[in-house]
Amino acid sequence: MSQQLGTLEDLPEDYRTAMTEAGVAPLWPMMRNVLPHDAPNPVTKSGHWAFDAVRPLLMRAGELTPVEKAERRVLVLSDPGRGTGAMQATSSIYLGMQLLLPGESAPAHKHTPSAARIIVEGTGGYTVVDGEKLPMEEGDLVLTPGGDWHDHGHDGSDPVIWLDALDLPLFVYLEGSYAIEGELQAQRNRPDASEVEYRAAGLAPSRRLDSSVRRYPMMRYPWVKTEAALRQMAKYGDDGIAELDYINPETGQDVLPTMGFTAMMLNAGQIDSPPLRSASAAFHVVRGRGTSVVNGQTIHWGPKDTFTAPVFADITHTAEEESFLVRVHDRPLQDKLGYYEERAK
Ligand code: GTQ
Repeated sequence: MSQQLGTLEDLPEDYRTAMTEAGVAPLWPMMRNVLPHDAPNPVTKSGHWAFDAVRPLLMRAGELTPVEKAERRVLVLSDPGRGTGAMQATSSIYLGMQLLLPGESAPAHKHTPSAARIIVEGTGGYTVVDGEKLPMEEGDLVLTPGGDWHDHGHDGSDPVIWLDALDLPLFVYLEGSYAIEGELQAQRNRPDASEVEYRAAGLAPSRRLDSSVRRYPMMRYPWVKTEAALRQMAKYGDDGIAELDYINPETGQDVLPTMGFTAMMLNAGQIDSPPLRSASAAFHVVRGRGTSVVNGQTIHWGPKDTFTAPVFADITHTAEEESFLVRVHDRPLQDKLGYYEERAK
């Protein structure tokens, strides 16, 4: 069945020259580059960014580069498979570690890619998204949907650090990535929707037929609630590991169009060996310590570390202590394109 395809060298020199001049090329020597047999052949390699290694570099950026000179003071986590300076951590996911010092603010802008932040360190930071002030506490997930104005501020007294996840690589690939700058936003004088409208899971405001609902009604997912829900699930759930998907409370769908977020809890000694998934993923350790083997590569992770797995990776996590991770993945995109897949291993 699997025919050996012809190569470029099989073809006469004059024909190859003529094709080049005409701006065409034969498919068959290149066919397997773009359509490999049975499974994709990812460029992405698993990466591991220890927070202890990244933090001092980020703090130094705080001394070297004022926020006014950076717009966003971020160190980008580059996929080892693509090398130094790669603006992506996996095929579709960009990751960056952002620092805001006390009293600083990062100016308002909006852009076509969507972003989400997982807060890593510090209190007093906040993001304003379309006028809603979203406080940032460690472990919180804060959304910045594509096209929404956002600026970051800091009322606290110590550095604030968070992990940015954006679907930027997709927008760059589509030649659809750009930003518009604006003025710092006026903030609505009320707590964010997670406190006001969506305080409890399973409850949403009752509405008249003709009332409109915001496309992204809740943009902050406080970690305290996520952790409490995971603990309850771990206590009373089945033997599997406790996992919760972040969802839009009005639709039950993924929180953003292309990126999904899943909170995971592993008890001390617990092993998680998921099926091979067609989605790529980044794991951020909110708390805990453990070892993950990704395609044969062993990663020893600790609190606030981040590591990645390419598509169809063979992954086994082993927690050495009670651990909480947030998995960022591109399953929502793959669901929409109709090819998300899981394979037993
Ligand atoms: O905070 O808006 O890491 O626009 C990269 C691009 C963060 C942000 C990043 C951005 C932002």
